[in-house]
Amino acid sequence: MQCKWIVTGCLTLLFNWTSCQEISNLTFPDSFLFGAASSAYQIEGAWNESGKGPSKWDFIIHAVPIVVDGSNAEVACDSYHRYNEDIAALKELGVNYYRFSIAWPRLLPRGFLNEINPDGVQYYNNLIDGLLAEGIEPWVTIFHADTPFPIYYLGDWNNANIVEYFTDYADLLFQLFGDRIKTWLTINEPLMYCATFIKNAVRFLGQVSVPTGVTEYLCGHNVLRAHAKTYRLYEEKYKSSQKGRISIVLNTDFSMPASDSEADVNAAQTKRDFDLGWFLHPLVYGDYPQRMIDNIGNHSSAQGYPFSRLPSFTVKEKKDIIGAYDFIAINHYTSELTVPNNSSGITVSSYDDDHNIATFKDPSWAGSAASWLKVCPQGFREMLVYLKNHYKNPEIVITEQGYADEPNTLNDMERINYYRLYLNDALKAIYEDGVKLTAYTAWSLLDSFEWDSGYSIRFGLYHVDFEDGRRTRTPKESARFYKNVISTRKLTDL
Ligand code: GBH
Repeated sequence: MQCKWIVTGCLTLLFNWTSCQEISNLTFPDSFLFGAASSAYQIEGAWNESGKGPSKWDFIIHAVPIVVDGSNAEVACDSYHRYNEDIAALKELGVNYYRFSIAWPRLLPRGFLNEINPDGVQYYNNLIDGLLAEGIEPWVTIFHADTPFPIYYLGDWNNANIVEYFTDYADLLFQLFGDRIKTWLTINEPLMYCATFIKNAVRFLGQVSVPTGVTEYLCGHNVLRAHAKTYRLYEEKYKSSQKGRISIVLNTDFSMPASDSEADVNAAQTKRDFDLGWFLHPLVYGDYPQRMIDNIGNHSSAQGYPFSRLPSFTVKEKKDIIGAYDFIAINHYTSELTVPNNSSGITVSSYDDDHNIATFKDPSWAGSAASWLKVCPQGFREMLVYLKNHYKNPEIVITEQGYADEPNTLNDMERINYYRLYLNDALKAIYEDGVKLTAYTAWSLLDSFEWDSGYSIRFGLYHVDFEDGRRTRTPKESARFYKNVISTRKLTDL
């Protein structure tokens, strides 16, 4: 694979960065923005304080032993009480913006507008005003995985009514904070909680109890409808006065064919359509990718379903969805190689059986503390070029990218290596491929609660001491590296 020589080339010189021949001397454009990201559930803590209602995650982690290290997010980084320390860290980094999420159940403890929590409003006002006072632009993710428990109880994203519930909540955010927020991200990574995370439910309840193959597409369908409705609401009611921009955050590993064979190339295309095209194709072209429509339709009928498990949009919905983005927002961490998975047929209905593609990582790609995250910067560049060529050369913003290592690694040279290689490919995409990449967000500002991995793997530019009641934040070497990239706009000066 093409990645191989770049990664191994740099890794053999692991602690001798300046000799790594491949690093570009180019500078990021003047208008290019750098940021760092977090999400409410992963950092805030104060899970049942000051009027906050429980979220789906509060419920799940207290009910099922899903978190590998037995931890929880009751306190996490305690950012609810220590957000000023987060702002100080961001200021020290010199980032242009901070991407954080608002906890829906902190603002609306029951999920609906009938009860608004004044302490929640105060908290986000303090955070936003504190950022602005330091010249850091607040970027808000409206939803990052923490559904209010009552709405989870009603079926979460499987319930079509969530389109109204979500739009009501988003409308409130525009009213409360829209005077100061110029970049809105509606929903983070629907692929993750519509399709990937369902594997956890299957692990605890078994395949027969979980309606796989149905829930994924219902969830995705309602996400797209909720996003489009919110986009149109903002456009009609707020855009002319508030002058912000909106998108949805999509995550994708970049799927690359394992060989040049037609079958492997075709497999990569199918996987791209399922992972990314699922959400992006409707936004750009008004409907699901044809491969999804065909595969899911054919499997559904062979399985005896009286309908396709992939729902269809009404004419009005298509009209709302097409073009409902001001830029494309992508979380990208790693890549994968694809081959057809001929062993799996249509006996089980599930997302994985519908695409029927097997994926693996090239053994030459350097690893990380997360089994799913291997270093392949070339895949990042190829993904950017793919987005440019297949989705009408959009403005692209990377809303998350980062590297996982072991807890308490302050001298995090592998993270620096990762960022250096990936940012290097970002430069090549901008200058050599003409990709309109305008902003880059490091995940994450802080070590934080990593969902089912708890605190066992870390993504932070800042170390957080979870043993210490004060949750002391300490910059890692990678924080110094990123600060240097931001101030010099180059990768070569260390
Ligand atoms: C991001 O998703 C999340 O937005 C963020 O909250 C999180 O902290 C960050 O990842 C780091 O984990 O366990 O083999 O089933 C990135 C995309 C999709 C990557 C799900 C991990 C699970 C792979 N994620 N995937 S597996």
